[in-house]
Amino acid sequence: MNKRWWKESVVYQIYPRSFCDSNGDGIGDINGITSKLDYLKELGINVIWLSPVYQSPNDDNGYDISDYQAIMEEFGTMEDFDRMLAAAHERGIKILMDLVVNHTSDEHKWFVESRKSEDNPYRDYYIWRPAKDGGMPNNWGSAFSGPAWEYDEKTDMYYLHLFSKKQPDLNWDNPTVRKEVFDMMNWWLEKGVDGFRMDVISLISKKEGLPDGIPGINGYAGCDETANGPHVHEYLQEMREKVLNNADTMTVGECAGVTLEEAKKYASSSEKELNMVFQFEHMGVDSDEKGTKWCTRKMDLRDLKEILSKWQKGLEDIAWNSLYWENHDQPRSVSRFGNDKEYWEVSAKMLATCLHMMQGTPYVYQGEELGMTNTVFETIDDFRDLESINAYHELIEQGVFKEDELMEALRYKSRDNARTPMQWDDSEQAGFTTGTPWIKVNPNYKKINAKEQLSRENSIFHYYQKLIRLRKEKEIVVYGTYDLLLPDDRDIYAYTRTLGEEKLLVVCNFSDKEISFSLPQEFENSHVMISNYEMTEVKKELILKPYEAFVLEK
Ligand code: TEU
Ligand code: CA
Repeated sequence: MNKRWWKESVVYQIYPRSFCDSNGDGIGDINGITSKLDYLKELGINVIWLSPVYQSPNDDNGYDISDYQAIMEEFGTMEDFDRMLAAAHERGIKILMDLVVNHTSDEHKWFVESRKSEDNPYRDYYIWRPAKDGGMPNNWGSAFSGPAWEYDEKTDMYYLHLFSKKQPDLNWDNPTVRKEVFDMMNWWLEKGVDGFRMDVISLISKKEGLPDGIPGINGYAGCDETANGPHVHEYLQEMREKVLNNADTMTVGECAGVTLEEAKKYASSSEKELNMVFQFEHMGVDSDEKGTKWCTRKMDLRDLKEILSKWQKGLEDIAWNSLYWENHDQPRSVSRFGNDKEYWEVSAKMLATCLHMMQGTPYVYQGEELGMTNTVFETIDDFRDLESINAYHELIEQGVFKEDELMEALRYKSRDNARTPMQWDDSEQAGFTTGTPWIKVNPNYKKINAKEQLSRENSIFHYYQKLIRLRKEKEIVVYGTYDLLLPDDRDIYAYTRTLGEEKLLVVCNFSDKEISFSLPQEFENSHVMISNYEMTEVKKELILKPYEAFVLEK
């Protein structure tokens, strides 16, 4: 079974800006995180993925780094970081740093030098090209609207930025760049961190000649065009040899555009590259026919079952899955895939059951364990995320969307839905800050907050706590084989897990309807391992309640 600690872990993602503010400036910080480690210990997680805390001008909230070995002033000091790391380790909690090395900030000293002249020693740290036929070097677009090229007058050339123009792409084909990155990673490992989440790592190797891609609705080719480039596996194998094998590390690659076949290489059990990847197929399950995320279409459950089962069976025994519904880039899953109104609590528990009983390492995004929901955006001024703000301006100006249509989609899918402050209690600003938060607190904080749920046995928090405990206690939850049942059912997601003679049945009703369900004969004498309603007896013929979920153990 190729047992590994990172296969048996449950990871909690912290977006520091919105987690806990310890000094009243309205911005979450490292000392705030340290003050909440006991809460995370109680939840039962054993790894934290820490979104970037490095020095940054915050064009993309820290995913634009100007110094990889210094802490962002707003978040605190390196001493604060060292204290947090030690305090986490004292509690048996490991820390994964967010490694953002597809690009730096344009304020990083490397880029400041690189743009000075064509013969500057740092010139080839980045991707510079002359105009082509009087225009951009190719038709690639930025993930944050507009072209992926910015003209720089000083040397009359363009530089590539797959994200904002303040995030110039590093030239990974330059061995000096790779050495700089590997040295920095080793510096963090020597400080004692336990691994890395690797930002858009599938994009670091660009296709030879930077050829045009297929234009999207905004007229530019998407950054997925550059995914899984010619040398990406070579560079990651070099990283494995020169860095990752220097400690008992855990690694997860965020792989926009990754296919199952590519994932078998990135996350292979041969452990030559990474331990696992974040794939994005299920995050596109409710995209519109234009292929954009800016829509409010509800998914067809059969599509979700097909995608997740493909990944469960596709990586079985040859690689390892990560399991997630949400993160700092996605809307809140209970609003997107569950029901954040009448069936809020049971549907949050149902989603948790469906995900945490699969094979792979589960990721809990801050607030997901409380069932935090999408928030309320009155006007475009309520948004903070450049992806949403840029999309608003570009897509309306281009006439692709009408203003009210796009605002409805932004309210539903904006990344800012995940970035509202963590709701700790029902006091002013949900206990996140004593000041004015950098982004509004969700108005439902008096109902949805950690203090209330810690005091209530059947809360979503305690349900997650039980799921996490089951993963620790039952080897079948980690290593059991997954098999889908009822593939064509539009409302029920049912699957089994098998390990030797042991077997689990997981049943999730993704609808607000009551649905009859016949228990497979082999589970007629089983017992309830966990359920989101008070399920007392196991009968052959059941009526599933709205968003009912349960796990039976044979
Ligand atoms: O995200 C890359 C990425 O794939 C996202 O931009 C995603 O495509 C989009 O947000 C979905 O709507 C990583 C980080 O997670 C994100 O926060 C950064 O903005 C981005 O890279 C650039 O570093
Ligand atoms: Ca603060």
